[in-house]
Amino acid sequence: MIRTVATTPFDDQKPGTSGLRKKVPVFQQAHYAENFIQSIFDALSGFEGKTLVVGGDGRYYNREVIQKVIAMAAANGFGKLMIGQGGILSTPAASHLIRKYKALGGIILSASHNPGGPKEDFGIKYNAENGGPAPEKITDAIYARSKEIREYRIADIDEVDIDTIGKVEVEGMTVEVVDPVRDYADMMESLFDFNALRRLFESGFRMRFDAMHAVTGPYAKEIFERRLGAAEGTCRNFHPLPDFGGHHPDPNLVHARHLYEEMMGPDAPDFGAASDGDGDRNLIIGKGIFVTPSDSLAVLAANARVAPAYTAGLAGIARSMPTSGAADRVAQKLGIGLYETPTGWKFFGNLLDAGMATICGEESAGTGSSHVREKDGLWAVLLWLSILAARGESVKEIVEKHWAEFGRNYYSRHDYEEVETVHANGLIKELRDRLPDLPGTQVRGLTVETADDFAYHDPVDGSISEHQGIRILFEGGSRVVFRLSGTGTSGATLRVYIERYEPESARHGLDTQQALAGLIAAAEEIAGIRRHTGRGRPSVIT
Ligand code: G16
Repeated sequence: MIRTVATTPFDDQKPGTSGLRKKVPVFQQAHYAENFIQSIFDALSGFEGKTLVVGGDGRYYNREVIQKVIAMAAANGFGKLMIGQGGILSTPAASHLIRKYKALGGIILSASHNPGGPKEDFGIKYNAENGGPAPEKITDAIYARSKEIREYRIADIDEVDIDTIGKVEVEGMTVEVVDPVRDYADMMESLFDFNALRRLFESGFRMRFDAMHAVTGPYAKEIFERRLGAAEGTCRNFHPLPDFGGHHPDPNLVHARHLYEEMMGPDAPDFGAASDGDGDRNLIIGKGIFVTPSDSLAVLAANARVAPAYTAGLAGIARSMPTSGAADRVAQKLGIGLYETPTGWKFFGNLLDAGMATICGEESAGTGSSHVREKDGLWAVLLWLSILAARGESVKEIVEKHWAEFGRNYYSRHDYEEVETVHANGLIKELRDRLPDLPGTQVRGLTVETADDFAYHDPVDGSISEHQGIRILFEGGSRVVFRLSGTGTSGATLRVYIERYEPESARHGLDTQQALAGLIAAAEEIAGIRRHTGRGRPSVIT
């Protein structure tokens, strides 16, 4: 039986950088998830009889919300749901399923790298038919709808078994539970030379992959250990857990510290990598060297032709504005376009769809290509492995040669987490108000060349996205960028991105924080971080 339930709007359902992310107890409020799901459906048109892909990273509350999606999709008239077994689908795997099976779109349940559990984070995101995160015109429509919603439609049905592969009918809608891994692993096999990678592992190459008790475990086991013959034990923490074992599934130097320490140790494997809650981010560490996401993007783009999928070359490279300019130099050398977008993978979708960019990346540990419309952690690992196999050199050699050829972009991000929103907004407002006066001023011996609030003009659909981060560029090419995160769930997170270009090889061996010390001090002086937030130092440095 189908019911129409009366409801009242919530005023906080504005999707952020990547969907709606809130604490689990917020989502557990009566009607909260239902309102948002109905708002998504109301913002779409022509979905009657169409297919929707559904899955998540397995975090706490995943299964409950999947049951709600099933009951509401049936009541709203969808034709079919394709659900990952156990409710599991990595974000790139969901993107692939949407594209491969020509679904109308997908609902992805994840809060990415944020912790999971009864008091931790949850998220709901809508992806469109190109497999990518809904563009702003759709997320704006969802938000607008959520502010005026008065009812939602739901079917009164028993819980649907999402653990058994196969098809069932629910209120006239087909629910197909699929293997979450197979299609994705097959696609990876079509992009990369698995024979070459098998030979790499046969030669004694050792790798450590940390799935951080999150969604990539089953994918990594299948791809690295079963299909590529990497030694058993290559994958660690590979059982997805609803609370990620109590950790943050965030592949950075803080939350994947153990991997970093192993890779810096005397008996380090040749290659170390990790992925996040929903499998779209990656961390790359070679024996004795951490590769920043910005450098990783540049190295992957410069060497992509070693993989069968990219032998014809790249159409272009896209990076988010705060990501370092390392990839720009690669694009220049290759003679291809370089596109600078706001933070958020959704901004790459148009460039990929239009064939203008092939590889995209962000400083926030995301890289991906035109094979899906999400960033893809395991794809990045496989491309790195392909480069290592083809060049027969270590990660360290490859990165240092890259710097020698292109110069090194020293780069770091300083995060001030859980700052009071009013203070964070005050800091940004003050900076914004001072923008016209900054050019020409001297700060700590540096001269401000230009300063602006980044606005993006999408070259494909002409849309304009404003207020995407305050950029301060100094003479000589260094810069600092300030913006507020759009993915946090409590208070505000201030991100400060610091970059300095160093062409001279003799100066490529500095410690990053030391190399950036002058700029870090200038950032403090310009923005008054301590004055506004009361914080003397960042909570996370990556
Ligand atoms: C999401 C987006 C990324 C973005 C990142 C950080 O990643 O998909 O494009 O770079 O958030 O955003 P912010 O700086 O606003 O917190 P994920 O992995 O969280 O889905």
